[in-house]
Amino acid sequence: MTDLRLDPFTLATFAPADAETCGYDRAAQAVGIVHFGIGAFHRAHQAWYTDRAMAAGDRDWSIIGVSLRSAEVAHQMNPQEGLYTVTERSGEGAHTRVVGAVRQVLVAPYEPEEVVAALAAPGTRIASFTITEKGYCRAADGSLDPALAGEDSVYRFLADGLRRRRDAGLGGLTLMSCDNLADNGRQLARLMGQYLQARDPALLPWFEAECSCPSTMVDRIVPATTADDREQVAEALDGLRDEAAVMTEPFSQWVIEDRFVAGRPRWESVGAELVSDVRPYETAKLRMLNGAHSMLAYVGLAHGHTYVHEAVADPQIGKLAEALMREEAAPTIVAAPGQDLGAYANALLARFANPALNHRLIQIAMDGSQKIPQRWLETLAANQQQGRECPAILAGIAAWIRHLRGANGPVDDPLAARLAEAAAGPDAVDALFGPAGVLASAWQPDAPARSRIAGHLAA
Ligand code: CS2
Repeated sequence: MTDLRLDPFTLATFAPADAETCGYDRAAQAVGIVHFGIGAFHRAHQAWYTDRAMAAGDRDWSIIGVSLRSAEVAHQMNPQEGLYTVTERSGEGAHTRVVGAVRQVLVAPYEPEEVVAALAAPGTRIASFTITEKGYCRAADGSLDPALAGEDSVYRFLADGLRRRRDAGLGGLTLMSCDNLADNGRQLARLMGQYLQARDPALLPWFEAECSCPSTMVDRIVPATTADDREQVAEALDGLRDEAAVMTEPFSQWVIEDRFVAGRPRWESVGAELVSDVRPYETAKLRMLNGAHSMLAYVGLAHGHTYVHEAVADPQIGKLAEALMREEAAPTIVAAPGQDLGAYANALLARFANPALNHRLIQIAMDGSQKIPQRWLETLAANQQQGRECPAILAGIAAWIRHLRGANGPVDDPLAARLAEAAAGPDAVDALFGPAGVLASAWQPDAPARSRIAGHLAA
């Protein structure tokens, strides 16, 4: 094994002649997108779509990635001049592509001026986001939490960048959220508006007139990359090491509301769906895929499993996943024309069973407080209105309470301390989900729900 790193020179010189690469002249492409949160998901999804759109002839959509906190991805990607690989894995084998769409990674806390300058550059047309649910700095009622949305938040960089564009007489940007939030575009527009209202009200009308915030549904399962994965990629590249490698499944889906103020890549030429209303797809994805995922995570961990494919192969847990999707989530969704929720559930079960992905349950278990509202509570509330029970989600809730009580080790969640306190008390259900609970919502835990949860916890 050599220590040679993947970069444009080593790729051209040492990689296998048949390595799949982007093919376009990377250096000739201008930057069109500034992306916040350049983690594994973005690299396996939006950047991969953008790379293939440029390979198909689209031009000048290179991406500047921004990390809001850690310098880890910058250390992985900048020495490689932004090059990295995406490996698709299934029971049938693996397929690796070298992706060229990312130009550079900036680390916001160390290079704030460069981040603002990138947003304010005349060629920049889109700012996009995979900053995870907690990156939006929402209070429990969904409004912007001013204590969280400070100088290190995404809003501050956006406000500075947009102000500079306005002052320079440039047009606005499309702000495209690619996170797993219900109505992610509308939420971003509202939260950005609240930030400006408090910090720079004079910029607010310009933002509203010049920028757009389309909603998107993003879907691809991307487990965290391991040292073993990197070794396998090096083997596929005749010894070249890729510190930024990402592993994923062959499946991917991207549904985008077509509201861009300054153009966009021709993502539809490489499989994305541009629609006028994303909601039916987004709701199905959040309630079925992500809802089942979170249940599999907490219930699977409680049963001693490590990976999603193991949990879903456990007959009892597999049945719960199916019931959650088909009997609890699907009846609450108004499908778009042509959207087949039964077929969607079948496809999800097959994806969860992928034995080559090794998707860790503990990765999904993190940040439950940020995920559970749109994954479970909306489904519970909609079923409650119709007088239906949700035994599979309630099994998930019981297992989450167990998780919050420390059953799976330290809890990784921005609200960890409050959640631990709520879950430890005698009436955890009320402290978590009651009218004054940490996750109070439209769902009211009634007597049958409480007794199901208590039954699971006693077992
Ligand atoms: C997962 C998602 O970690 C999680 O919470 O449910 O990251 C999931 O893998 C993706 O949304 C799939 O598109």
